[in-house]
Amino acid sequence: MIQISINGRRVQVDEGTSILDAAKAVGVHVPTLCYHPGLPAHAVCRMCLVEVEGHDTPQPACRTPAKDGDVVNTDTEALRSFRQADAEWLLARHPNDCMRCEVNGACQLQRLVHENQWEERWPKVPAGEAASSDRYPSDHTSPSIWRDLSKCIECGLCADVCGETVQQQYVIGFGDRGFDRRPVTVFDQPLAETKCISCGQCSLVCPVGALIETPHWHEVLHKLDSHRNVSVVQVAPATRIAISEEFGLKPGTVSTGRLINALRQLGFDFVFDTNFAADLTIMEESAELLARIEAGERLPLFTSCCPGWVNWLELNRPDLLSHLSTTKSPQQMHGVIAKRGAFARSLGPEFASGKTEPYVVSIMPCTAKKDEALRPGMSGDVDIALTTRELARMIRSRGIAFGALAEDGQFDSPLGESTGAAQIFGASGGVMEAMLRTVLHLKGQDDAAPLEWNELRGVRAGVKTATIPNIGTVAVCNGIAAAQRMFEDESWRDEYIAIEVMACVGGCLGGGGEPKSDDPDILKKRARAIYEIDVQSPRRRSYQNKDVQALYASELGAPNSPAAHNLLHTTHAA
Ligand code: HC1
Ligand code: SF4
Repeated sequence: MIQISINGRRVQVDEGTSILDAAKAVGVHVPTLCYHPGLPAHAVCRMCLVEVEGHDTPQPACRTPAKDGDVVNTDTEALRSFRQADAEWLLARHPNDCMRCEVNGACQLQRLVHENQWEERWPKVPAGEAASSDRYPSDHTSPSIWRDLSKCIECGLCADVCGETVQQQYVIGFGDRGFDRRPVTVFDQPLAETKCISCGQCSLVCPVGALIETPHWHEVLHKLDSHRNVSVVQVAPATRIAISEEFGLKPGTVSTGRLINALRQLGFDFVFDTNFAADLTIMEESAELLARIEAGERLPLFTSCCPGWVNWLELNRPDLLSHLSTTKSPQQMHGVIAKRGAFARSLGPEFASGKTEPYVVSIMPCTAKKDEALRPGMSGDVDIALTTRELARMIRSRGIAFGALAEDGQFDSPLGESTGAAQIFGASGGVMEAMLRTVLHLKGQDDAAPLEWNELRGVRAGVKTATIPNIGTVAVCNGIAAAQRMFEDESWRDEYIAIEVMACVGGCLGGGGEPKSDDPDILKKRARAIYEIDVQSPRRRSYQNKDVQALYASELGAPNSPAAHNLLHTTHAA
């Protein structure tokens, strides 16, 4: 341990701790714009400059390690004027249209201006002229991600996360230098024409509104307000936990009941659980795996519920598509069952004849779910996919006091029942673990086999494996970069019988549509909550889901039957 003094307060920290983290440890706020835990500190914004005795010039707190005996000042007249000069430079070229910006209220630049009372430093723009520059036209070509480089503050976080540090997709990188330095795509192509997989990690780390999820929540509110449709909403496993963070609740707080009540207050007629369809996915995918094992073909089976991964495969390795499970994701399965199953028919003759259908919205921790909802072969199953962040905006816009809501909300039946196996879908390794629970049952082994597969758990990026006696070895790629690395040689073909890939590190709980967080342990906290829900569930294996059993008995026959294939499976194209 070393000891330093910050603004006169002594603090003991581990050697190697940055001054920024040391300041946090004693509750001293140092402003930042370009810093994100888990990504390299480039110190480009210069907001975190601090004075360290013995240094002639201010040092960036984010990447300066504290040294024993350091005396640090974070808030002097000179530092305030440095920061203000920097802010003026940023504000001079930033569009003055916060009122119309999607991240209004959640923007780091806006927060900084507000907390330092720099509003007067922002050049006044005549009414009607919102943007500072037309040099950077917005890119709205992707169904999942919008780019508006006029708002970019050049922090570099998007390029880091898309590139070497995390996703290794290199879709966004820095072009030009000096005043025109901006994160651009290769040849400046629109995002839809690049190899962007829609994972949304760039939007998760963007501190301003330069990269955001394609916003769809306004149109959902209009639709609900019109009362013209029967509306259905489904909620993903990861969202019920992370939504808590948007409203100041402790990370890892499970807000299922509150969330259901909020969705009812927003005007949804039926509130269902994506987890119901996750159990259904397991029934189909397990049957598919066992059929492939029996036939000895198209192994290893790749899981297909992560649309970022499916996008990657189609864009980069179409030769491997035959390995991909043909099961639709839970989002899509839930949508199609809600629109074309017994539930829809129960709504009245117009619905039974197919003349009209419910309006189906999904709430997902994921930006790629937006483009999944538009995929050929399954577009129309879900009308709109919203992110967890968009849902928070909807709730705020209607003045719903989320934290004060009762926790007693219950999903509607019959598309609301689920097991613990479905809940763990939200964590990396969860889909595989859920599948093993059912595969082992189908093989008549479940009493002897463990219910929990700890080897497959954990949020750290990389590959996890487990060997299942008499079945084979399975692998979990936590993050798309881990999958890319796995495919660099051919050993995966013989080593594994099934491979789960989640494009975002941590799985859906780390999805690009989740709340922004600067808590370095956020993924662990969310994961802990997910596994706790599983432990508390009365049923923890997908085949035990009573409503899923009833659906097979009344409509689908058996997993992988022609009726099941008709509704629940799809094809993937190069
Ligand atoms: Fe996911 Fe899935 S787990 S993909 O991460 O299979 O988004 O949460 O809803 O569809 O169930 C996401 C989460 C989610 C699907 C399920
Ligand atoms: Fe890169 Fe993912 Fe952003 Fe696309 S969505 S630019 S792949 S980080």
